Amino acid sequence: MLAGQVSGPGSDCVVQTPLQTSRLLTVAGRFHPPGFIAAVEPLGQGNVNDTHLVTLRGDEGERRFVLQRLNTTVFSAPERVMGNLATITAHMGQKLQHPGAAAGRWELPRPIPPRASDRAWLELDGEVWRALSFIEDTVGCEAVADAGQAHELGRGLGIFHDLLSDLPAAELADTLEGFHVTPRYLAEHRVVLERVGSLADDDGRLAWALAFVRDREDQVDLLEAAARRGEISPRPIHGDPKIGNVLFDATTGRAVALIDLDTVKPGLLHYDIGDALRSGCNPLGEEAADPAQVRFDLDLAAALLEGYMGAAGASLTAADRHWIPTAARLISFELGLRFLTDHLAGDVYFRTGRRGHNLQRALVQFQLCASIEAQLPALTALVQRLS
Ligand code: GN1
Ligand code: MG
Repeated sequence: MLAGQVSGPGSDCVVQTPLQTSRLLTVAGRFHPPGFIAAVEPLGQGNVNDTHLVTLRGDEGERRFVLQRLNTTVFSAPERVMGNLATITAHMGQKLQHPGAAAGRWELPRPIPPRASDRAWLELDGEVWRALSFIEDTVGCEAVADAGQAHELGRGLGIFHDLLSDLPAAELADTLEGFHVTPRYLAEHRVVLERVGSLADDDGRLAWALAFVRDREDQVDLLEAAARRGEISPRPIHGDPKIGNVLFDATTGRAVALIDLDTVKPGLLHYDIGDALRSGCNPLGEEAADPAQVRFDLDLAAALLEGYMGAAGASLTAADRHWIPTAARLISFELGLRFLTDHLAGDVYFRTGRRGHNLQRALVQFQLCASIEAQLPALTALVQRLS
């Protein structure tokens, strides 16, 4: 697994050390008696934290848990992240005890405290580690396979929103200030652009991306302005409901959990619905090899929104529904802008595999955004049909 790439655009880059097996075994041993740890291996494809799966072998057979090193340059207050995790798992856990709270199987990743500690996380040599329960008999994927999966992504997000709908947003801490506030990312982009001046752009892709941003500068404030006017209000949100953060039952294919709860905080539901749409309606995925081929698939959007509305539609106001198509467009644009800014800044925030990786990812999101723009009337009609 690659070393954690940390720090936000504009701040100093602090590169965490690569993780050696011996280090992982030592840390895992702080959460479970070392004699029972059989293996530690990389898990998932997160862009920010380092995630591993720990396998235990003992008298009761094989068991597993998730071990994560938190990227503390991004999440600088672990007590807030872990506090929110405790609040929401307790709240959702209590609601799930009532019959009918969620149709069928629904599970929560639960924090596992370190041994001999009164805290929910471990601080070791300046690093922050935590362990979570592993949800068994599930599968995950990085790009949507079909309409059934898009439906389940929407339904899973709907269940999540519904379970948290009566938790006052003020009970959650802000784990990442300004997260999903698009005008803030544009301001950062301008600062970084000014700082770096010009970059090599042999094939014109960078110039195209910069022009794409310039052409849309006047639209970045749409959701925030609607919130300021009081049309839409903050609620507990997931913050990162991409397809890779949904677990599907290995047998039925039904969504059974939303994982990666670090960005759960007060925010607009639209950040989540927009993020689910940008991720769940792009069959080529975020890492598409040829950005020019990327399309927003309206049939997948219909399935996703049907799933979402079935689970959470009752709590949406007419204004909430009105802003959904804008949210899909804006969150695709925003993620593209974040990747582009990180490319300009020298790849200091998102984990990358090569130079140019973040530019490639930005082009994928901008292509998706352009495809949403081209289909905006149809997406708007779809949301109206489902209302
Ligand atoms: C990051 O680390 P990961 O993969 O869960 C990012 C999200 C992006 C996502 C795109 C805290 O999430 O906002 O949508 O990459 N998380 C943070 O894959 O910045
Ligand atoms: Mg995440």
